[in-house]
Amino acid sequence: MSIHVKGLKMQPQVIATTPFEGQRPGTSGLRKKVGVFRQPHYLENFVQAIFDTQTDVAGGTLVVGGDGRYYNREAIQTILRMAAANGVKRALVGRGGILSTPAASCVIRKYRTRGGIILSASHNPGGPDGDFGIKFNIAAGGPAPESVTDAIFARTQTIREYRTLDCPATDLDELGTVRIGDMDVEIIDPVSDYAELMESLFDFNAIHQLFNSGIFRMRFDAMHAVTGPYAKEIIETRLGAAPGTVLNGEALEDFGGGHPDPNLAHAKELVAMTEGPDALDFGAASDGDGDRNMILGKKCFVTPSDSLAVLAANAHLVPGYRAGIRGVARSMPTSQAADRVAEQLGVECFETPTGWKFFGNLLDAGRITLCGEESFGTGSDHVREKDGLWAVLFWLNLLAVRQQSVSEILAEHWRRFGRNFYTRHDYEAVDATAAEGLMDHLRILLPGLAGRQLGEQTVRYADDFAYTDPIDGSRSERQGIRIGFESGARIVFRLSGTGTEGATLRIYLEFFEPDPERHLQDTQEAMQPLILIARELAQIEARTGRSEPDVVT
Ligand code: G16
Repeated sequence: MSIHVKGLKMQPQVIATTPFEGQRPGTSGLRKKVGVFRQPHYLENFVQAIFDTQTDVAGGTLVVGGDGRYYNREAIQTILRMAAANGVKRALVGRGGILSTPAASCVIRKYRTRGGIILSASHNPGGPDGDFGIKFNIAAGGPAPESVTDAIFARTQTIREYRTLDCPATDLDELGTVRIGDMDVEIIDPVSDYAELMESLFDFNAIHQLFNSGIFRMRFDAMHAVTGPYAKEIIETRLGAAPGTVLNGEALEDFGGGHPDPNLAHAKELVAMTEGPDALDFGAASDGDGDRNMILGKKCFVTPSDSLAVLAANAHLVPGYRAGIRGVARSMPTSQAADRVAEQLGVECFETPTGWKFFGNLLDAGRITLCGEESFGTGSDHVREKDGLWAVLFWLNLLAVRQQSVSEILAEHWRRFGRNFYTRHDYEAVDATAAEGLMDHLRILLPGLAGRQLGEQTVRYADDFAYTDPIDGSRSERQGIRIGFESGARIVFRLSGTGTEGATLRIYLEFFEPDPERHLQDTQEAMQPLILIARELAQIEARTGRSEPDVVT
């Protein structure tokens, strides 16, 4: 069979291939160095495994887009050819191949498509020597659950051939519809559907007035990543913030050589702008693909865990959530600040493994409205991904309505609920065997820990976190080591599922302080006793050769 389009002959092809090792999706899709993805057939094998296992995508509409990083355009051309050859009827593609991760989720849901393929390695650096990634999102708009990613992985291990079309590249920069094979490719504006959704949730008039007041100064750091065009359109054009409010707003393939991770270590310039005599009132940043967020006030950093708790406690002040929230969920290593809010509001609170995919069922079932993770992720039932700009707009809406500063809102929150001091220490690119050894060592210790005295703390429980999804009963084990103390303090040890070099050891530390007199202590100082317990218990220096963490947030 050959298909004629606009005089072009498009030849469906079946290409023989052999499996690659290691195509198991991690916390959020398959992430590898660009060089790995560029090997002949590497991307194709994974994409064919998606089509082979997600058979209902054929015959329907598929969303395709990415964060614009190096290799994004090439990968999209490959996916479009393969989608056409695999029977997909229509592809919705963001202009320039761009769709932020939350915008992709929004488009998947709005147009009732069969799912989407999102190209991103999120906050990991980009460029020819940087990282690339691919993941499949289901029709509900969220990352595929483990049952789906397991099936895709299994398929990659037995794959023998893939289908593609021999056809020229599609013009990704022109809005409108073109046809390749039997598939329509619709190039859509990547921003407008998402911006419309944001307008339906937040009080844009109130935020507009805040910007017009002349006394409120903010900057949003797009980190040369995908949120640049979204933030310019929403914050500057629709909300009327002064031009220049969005920093680093031009999306670049290598993020300008930076590390597009909105945290205290990688968004230093912005942090500096919220300190000193000329400090901004509000600073915010998002990551490579637009799903993470960092919130800063004048001389004040809002931990993502606190941010979730504050949004939950104040949701009734925001139009989209005026009716109240149904429940809250947080990932296991996220602080328990949100639990205290849920308890006072009388709504359910869930503790899930790390990974946004674990919120999907709870959101779909209407059991939760808001969810968040310590890894700078916050979101709600408006899409099925965490959403960086959404969180920024939520905070702006609160600042406009409450007419208080970020630090006043936080201080009031802590007075009402108590403060969960929280920090995360990351040891990056650790030798993988040493990191596994450290986790195994902890697992061996677990059964004997309950009741033991460590420093000033008495262990109440120690386990390797396992989760049974309350909606479909699926079970996920070995999701991180939790050590809970009688005082309410916790230490969690986990290996990252998103790194591409060696292993990243994450240590999450938390303690509860009800006394407002003690709420303004320095976090790292206040955490010292717990930090020491963690280092000794896990024998970090002896096992990894590291005496200090690489990143502290
Ligand atoms: C991904 C997931 C998040 C998860 C984060 C951290 O974020 O989507 O749900 O919390 O990884 O994972 P890890 O601790 O395993 O590195 P993103 O922003 O990279 O997609």
